[in-house]
Amino acid sequence: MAELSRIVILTGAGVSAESGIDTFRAAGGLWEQHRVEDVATPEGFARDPDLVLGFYDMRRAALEKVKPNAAHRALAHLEREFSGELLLVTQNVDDLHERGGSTDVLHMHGELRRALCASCGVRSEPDGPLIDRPQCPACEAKALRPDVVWFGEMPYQMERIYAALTRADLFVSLGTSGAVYPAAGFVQEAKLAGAETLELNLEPSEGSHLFDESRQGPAGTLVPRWVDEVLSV
Ligand code: BV8
Repeated sequence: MAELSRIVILTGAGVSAESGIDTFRAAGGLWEQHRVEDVATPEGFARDPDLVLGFYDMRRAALEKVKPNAAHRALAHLEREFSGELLLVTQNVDDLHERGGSTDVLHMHGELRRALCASCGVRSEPDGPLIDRPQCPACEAKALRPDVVWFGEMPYQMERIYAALTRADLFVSLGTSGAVYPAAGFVQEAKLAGAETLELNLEPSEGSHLFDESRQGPAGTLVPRWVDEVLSV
């Protein structure tokens, strides 16, 4: 592996799977229990706010019962030890990267732990279920929605992500099916910029053929091994 100075990592639900959080597309996964259109779109929220608020309240409550796994801890170790620039972008809305020790995590699809006020735009950390319609701490409107990017909504901090991809030496995709854009297109951006591209996933993703190298296996095993590889260069 050539001298590395700038790494961009993208994680998906597969890095939280061994912590016991359902992925989206595995049999019995999150989307199997619900139609995406009903729980992860602005239209679905407008149609049935209680269904959507209940869906996210349930997922937020489930965070109390899970813990980070070896993949999360390895990425935090990489953040502490890697001497170059590292950007960790996650599609996940859970807080396991942070609880595993990562301190700079870019949640491009938002976070379960945060709420967004549809009235004043202020973000807050609700301490109770949103289905109870708590007041916004800033404007007191009962207009809090999950601070999560739904289909048809613009993911967060895209400029920062693309700026990092155009400068990266290495782009690593961990635990994602490559089914959702714009995240699924990051590998092409990185390749255009001349970066090496690596995929670590339980099975080949939809975009596996786009990567210079693709390794299959559980994140809890592959990620610590890869981090050791990078830190030994
Ligand atoms: C946007 C937050 C534009 C909510 C999520 C047609 C073509 C191209 C694009 C589109 C199109 N039609 C519509 C679009 C756009 C759409 C899209 O891509 N649709 C797809 C379905 C085709 N995208 C959007 O709408 C995005 N916004 O485009 O905006 C725009 C422009 C201007 C102005 C305004 C708007 C927004 C998308 C974000 C949606 N929100 N999440 C929530 O969490 O509830 S998506 C959600 O699914 C995740 O966040 C993630 O991004 C996505 C994919 O999930 P994965 O993380 O990959 O999980 P998955 O289950 O799929 O896969 C898990 C993988 O892990 C598997 O491969 C498995 O093998 C592996 N695995 C399992 N166990 C392990 C493991 N790996 C390792 N170890 C293990 N143990």
